Parts: sequence; structure tokens; C-alpha cells
Amino acid sequence: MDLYFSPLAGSLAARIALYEAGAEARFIEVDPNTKRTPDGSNYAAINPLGLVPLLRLDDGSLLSENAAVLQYIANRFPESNLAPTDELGRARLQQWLSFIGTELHQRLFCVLRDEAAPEGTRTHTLMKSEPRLTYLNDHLSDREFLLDHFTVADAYLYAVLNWSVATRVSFSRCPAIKEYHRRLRIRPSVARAFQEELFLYRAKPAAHCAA
Ligand SMILES: N[C@@H](CCC(=O)N[C@@H](CS)C(=O)NCC(=O)O)C(=O)O
Repeated sequence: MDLYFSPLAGSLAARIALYEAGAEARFIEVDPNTKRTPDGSNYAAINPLGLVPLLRLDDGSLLSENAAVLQYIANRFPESNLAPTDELGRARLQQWLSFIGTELHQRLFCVLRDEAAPEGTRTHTLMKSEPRLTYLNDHLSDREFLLDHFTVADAYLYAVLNWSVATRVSFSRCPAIKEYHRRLRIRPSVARAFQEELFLYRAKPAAHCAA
């Protein structure tokens, strides 16, 4: 399996999931500016959207979208227990993957990372995100993970919360989110994935705009 990724992008979640599963995978870096891979291939020809993550499966087919990629990894390595198997548990996992993907990844962090956004966008976006962050903070205030054990949704939430530094989103009013992020950071799969991608990120700072 190949994972197309950019250092410290949302694709970090898939790397964490693969490490959790102890899976064999090849990691192919995509330069977010040039859309080239290290061998000079044009990533836009592989994924016309130009977005990461993207998985190339063993049969050569491609799978995109964080929620799908993460659930595929969880399904492919069931012994790693990265997703609930019961019907309601699966729906709850989907609920959190959707929340993270839409309410946090796209609606909050992608907007704040957009340097071309019109004036006033930041204030408006932060104001709109407040109830969402409060909701997440309340949910995390009495639990270690989003569900009752570590799942791919935690890997995704961790990757997204990392962008709070570059986007200057403060969690001072969200102590449970802060504590959750701190706890996950020291989980071995997470620490390993983060350190490896931080190294790549720092190697080419001009290519990245966040994290
Ligand atoms: N809907 C996609 C969004 C993925 C996405 O926004 N990826 C960002 C990195 S976090 C990206 O590849 N950005 C590059 C670009 O916009 O050109 C998903 O959930 O996988």
C-alpha cells in the first residue's frame, strides 16, 4: 500500500493509523506547492484534486478522502482495533470523522490557513467555531478518547489540532481539548509519526504554510 502525504498535513492521521496497525506501507511525499513527488512525478496526474491523503491499494486502485482512507485502514487491519465493529459504534465513528472533516478541518483550519481569505474572515471564522470547540471540549472533558478506545478518529483529530499552533487558535477556554492533544502527543504511534513528518517539514519550510 502507498500513502501519498505532505508533511504535517491531514495525511498524518493515515500514517498514525498505519503505525498503529503495524502495516507495511510506502510513504510518498507530495510537495504542496509544486505538486511533485520526489521522483518528479506530477501528483495532479495521479490525483486531479491535488489533495492528500491518497492511498494506492495493493490492486493499484486509488482511495482518497480522510474519512474513507482511515476507515479502509481500520477495516484492513481489524486486529488493531482502530474502529468499532458494532453498528452503533461504527455510526459514532463516522459521526466524529465527519465532524472533524467538516467542522474543524475545512470550516475552521483550512479557512484560517488561507492567506488569500478576505479581511474579517479570521474573526468571523473564530466566532463561528466557538460552539464547535465548546462541544468538542465538553465531549472530551470526561473521556480519554473520542470513543471508548483509540480509533482512527483520534488520529484524525490529533492531526487537525496540530494546526492550532500555526493558525493561532487558542484552546485556553477548552482545557479538555488541550489535555487530550497533550495526551495523544506522547502515544508511541503518534509521537513517531509526528517526529518523522516534522523532520520532513523542517527540511523544506518554504513548501508549507502551516503546522
Ligand atoms: N476532503 C479532503 C480534504 C483534504 C485536504 O484538505 N488536504 C489538504 C492537506 S490537509 C491538501 O492536500 N491541500 C493541498 C491543496 O489544497 O492544494 C479529505 O478529507 O481528505
